[in-house]
Amino acid sequence: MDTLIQDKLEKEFQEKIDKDIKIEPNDWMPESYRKTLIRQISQHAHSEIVGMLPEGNRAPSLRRKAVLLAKVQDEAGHGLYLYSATETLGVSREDTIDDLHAGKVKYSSIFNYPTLTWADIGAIGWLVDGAAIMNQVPLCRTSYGPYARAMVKICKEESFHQRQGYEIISNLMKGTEEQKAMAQDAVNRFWWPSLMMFGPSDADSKHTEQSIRWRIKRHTNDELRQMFVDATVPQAELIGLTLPDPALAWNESRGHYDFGDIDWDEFWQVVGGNGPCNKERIEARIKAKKDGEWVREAALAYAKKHQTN
Ligand code: FAQ
Repeated sequence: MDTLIQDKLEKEFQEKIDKDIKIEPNDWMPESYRKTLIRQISQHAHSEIVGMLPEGNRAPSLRRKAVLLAKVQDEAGHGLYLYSATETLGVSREDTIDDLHAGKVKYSSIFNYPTLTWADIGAIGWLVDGAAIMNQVPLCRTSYGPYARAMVKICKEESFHQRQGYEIISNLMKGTEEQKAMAQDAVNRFWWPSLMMFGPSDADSKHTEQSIRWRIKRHTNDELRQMFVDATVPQAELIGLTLPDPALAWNESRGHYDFGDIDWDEFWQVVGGNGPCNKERIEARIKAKKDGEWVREAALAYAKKHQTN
C-alpha cells in the first residue's frame, strides 16, 4: 500500500481509538494491532480451557460439586466466546487450538501448578479468579468491539467464581485445625503464582506501552497487580489467613500495600514450558481433542443431514 494512504489510515485509526470508538471486525486496522489481539485473545481463550483442568479435584459434597460444575462450565463458555472473538480477526479456531497443542502459543502460567487438596479449589476461586477479574474488568472497555462485548459477559460470571472460592476458603477457616491448615497451605502455594498472572513487571513488559496506546490494555501489569494486592489483603485478614510474604505491609504515604519481590525466574520457567504441570496440561488437551473427534464428526453429519432435508 502507498505509504501516504497507510499513514492516513493509521492516523484515522488512532483518532478513533482516542475517541473511544470501538474497532469492529470489518474496520481497517494496522496488521500489528490485529496480530496483538489474536495473540492476547487466543492466549486468554486457551487459559480458560486449560484452566478447567486443575479444578478436576474431588468436591466434598453434592452442593459443592454442583457449584463447581457450574463454574467449570462457565469457563468452557468463556473459552468459546473468546475463540469466536479471535475468529473475527481472520484466524480459524482449529489452527489456534493446534498452535496451543504444538506448544507454539502461551496460556496463563497459573494453570501449570498442581491442585493437591480441596482447599486449592477455594484458593483458585478466591485468588486466581480474583486476579482474573482485576485484569478483566478493564478489558470490558478494550478498543476491539467483539473482545469488549465478550468480556462484559465473562466478568459477570467471574465475580460468582471469586465468591464461590472465597466461600470455600472462609468455611474451611471456620472449621477444625486441620481444615484451617489445609486452607493456609493452599494460600501459601497459590499466592505468588497469582501475583505472576498479571505478567512481567512493567520494565520487562514488551507489549504494554503499545497496547495502552491502542487501548487494548487500560492499565499496566504492575498497576493491576497492586490493585489486586490492595483488594485481597483485607479479605485474608478478615478470615484469619496469613499471606506468605513477610514484606507485605501497608504503606501510608503510598496509600497501598508494599509487597516482596516476585521470583521472576520461576515465572519465566513456567511460561517457557517448564512449570510443574505444563506437559500434563497440554497432553490432557491433545487427548481431549482426539477423544472428542467422533462427537464432532457425528454433530457435523447430523447438521448436514438436517440441512439437506
Ligand atoms: N502467563 O508484554 P507482556 C482466568 C507473556 S483467565 C503466560 O506483559 P501482554 C480465568 C505474554 O503473552 C487468565 N504468559 O504481555 C480462569 C508475552 O508473551 P509473547 C488469563 C504470560 O500481553 C480462572 C510476554 O509474556 N487472562 O484466569 C503471562 O501485554 C480460574 C510478555 O508479557 C488473560 O489472558 C502469564 N501470566 O500482557 C479460568 C487476560 N503474562 O506472546 C479457570 C488477557 C505475560 O510476546 C480458573 N491478557 N505473559 O511471547 C492480558 O491481559 C495480557 O495478555 C497479560 C500480559 C496481562 C496477561
